Amino acid sequence: MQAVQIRYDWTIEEINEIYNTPLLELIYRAASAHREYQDTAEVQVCTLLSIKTGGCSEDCAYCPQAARYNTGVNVQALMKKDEVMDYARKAKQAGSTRFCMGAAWREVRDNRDFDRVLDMVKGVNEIGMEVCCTLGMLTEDQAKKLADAGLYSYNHNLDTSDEYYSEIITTRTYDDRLQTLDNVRKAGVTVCCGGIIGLGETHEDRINMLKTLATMPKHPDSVPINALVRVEGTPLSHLPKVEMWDMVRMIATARILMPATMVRLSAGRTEMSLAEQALCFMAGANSIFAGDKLLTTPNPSFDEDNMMFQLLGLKPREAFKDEKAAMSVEF
Ligand code: SAM
Ligand code: DTB
Ligand code: SF4
Repeated sequence: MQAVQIRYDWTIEEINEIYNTPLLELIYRAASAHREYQDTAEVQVCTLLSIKTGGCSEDCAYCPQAARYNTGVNVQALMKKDEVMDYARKAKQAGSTRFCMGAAWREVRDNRDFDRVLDMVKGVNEIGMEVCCTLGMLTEDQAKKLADAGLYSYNHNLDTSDEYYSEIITTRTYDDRLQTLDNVRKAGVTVCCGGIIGLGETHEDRINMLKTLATMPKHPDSVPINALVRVEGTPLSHLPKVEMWDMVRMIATARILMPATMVRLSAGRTEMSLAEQALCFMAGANSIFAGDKLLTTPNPSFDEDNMMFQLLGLKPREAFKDEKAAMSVEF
């Protein structure tokens, strides 16, 4: 029997205790859980592409793509499939196994643009990459259409706690978010759901968000932990930089609560040294976004990350690994 069990009934008290464990002890515990459930030499390499940029009607206080903030992000209509495919091929060649397409939409609408996204999903799936999308709110029917087109994963973040949510976003509710996640799950698409730290939230808010994630009927398949990228023009641009110790604490706690999940060291890596990122991997992070741009903000280049992988002895995780493992059990 494994020493670390997968649990869905975590209490706030338990999570609070884990989160507040002295840091080195916390990292040790997380690293132990990591070893039990994951190949610690492997890191999943995902590449993001903003297929529709800016002009979003939502008021997410962190986001450079919200139309109402003056951030200098140029509005760009939905990209053409050929162009998207070029990016996807380049990402694959550079070692990425998951390709995530993001659109600055409040929600998906049943129109021609959605049909074009379905076609992109099909195309990227056909070149053997795990396809992920983040397009805002979805109905169950839309989630099914994406699944039929070959979508592997859907990213939809909770961002923060239920209690703090209305301080950050007023144009939708936490329940709207949870409903979309439910629709995604029902369609058989894997769930990528995490949050951002550095929005002015308390430690209690972080713990509450982790509780929501770790007590879902099934843990998200991946949990991105983002450090706020402070973009001038957004209401949160004046907030202090996220302390890397907070990032490590958050990653380690997520790893202990959800040992079988991919925990992604997401936005914020340009402000972290190699040593700081290494500590995050030690604490259980096993996925990154690679390529010199996230959606609209900078990210370390493929070359820089390849060097980091060499230095730390890490290797990229192959695509569809869980499916391949499941198939080999069947034979
Ligand atoms: N519009 C869709 C939505 O909100 O779900 C998809 C795109 S949205 C940009 C995807 C995620 O990016 C957000 O949920 C948020 O977690 C993250 N994000 C956006 N701006 C960020 C920032 N400045 N720093 C860190 N993460 C950010
Ligand atoms: C996630 O959790 N982080 C990514 C991805 N999912 C879509 C987005 C980060 C965006 C950072 C700000 C930007 O580049 O616009
Ligand atoms: Fe729009 Fe998504 Fe940005 Fe919110 S996070 S403003 S929904 S693009």
